[in-house]
Amino acid sequence: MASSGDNARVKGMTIVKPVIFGNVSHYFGKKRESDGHTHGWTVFLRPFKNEDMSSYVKKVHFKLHESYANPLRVVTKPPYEVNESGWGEFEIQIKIFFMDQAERPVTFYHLLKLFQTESALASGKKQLVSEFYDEIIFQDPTQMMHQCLLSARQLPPIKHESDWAEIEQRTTASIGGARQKIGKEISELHEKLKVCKDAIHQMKAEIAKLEQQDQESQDPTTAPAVLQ
Ligand code: SLL
Repeated sequence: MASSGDNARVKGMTIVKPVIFGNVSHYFGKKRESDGHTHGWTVFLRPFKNEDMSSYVKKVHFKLHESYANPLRVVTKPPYEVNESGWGEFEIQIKIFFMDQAERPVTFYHLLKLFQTESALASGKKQLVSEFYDEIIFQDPTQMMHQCLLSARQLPPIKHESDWAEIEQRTTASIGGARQKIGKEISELHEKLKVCKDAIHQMKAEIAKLEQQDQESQDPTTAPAVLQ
């Protein structure tokens, strides 16, 4: 019987694993006679900093469109990817299972991209790349998971298709811009709210004054005598 200590968590520990997921695709140049497929593609999950993820990843499920035979593709060792061909774009579910089953699986959704934009086609790009950066965050991992996470072997760096440093800079700038815009909108709304509150305050004072005048006019001790 397992002792209760087996599942103990390392409290206060946070381990972040940056990953890249996405797909590459290339056009065959024409529709394939045999099956109508037009593109070859690969969907993948990779570590951002190249390491052997198999020390902490048990398996990865890639769930394809039902039009594929055996849409659920299970990959138990790196590279975590599926090579296929097809004619259409669809959403792929990438579900990552961890070595310790006490850690819940993490799911990413990737829209398989096959078709180049006009501008990419015009610039003569052969291969399309659609990939995204994300992070798997382990908060208070179990002791076993902690061991697995720390024992991931470092591999030689990979050459990334995307310029992530430039994307980070662009994303940070756009978040900064959005923050500034929202900050401005919030202070404008605060200003409007203040004007409205002042108006309400003023109206309330006026109502109180009118009510008092009304009361005074009905009070025989203060009301001016009405001549008969
Ligand atoms: C679309 N909603 O209509 C999407 C579905 C499905 C793509 C795309 C099947 C390949 C095969 C294939 O490419 N399915 O197994 O023959 O665009």
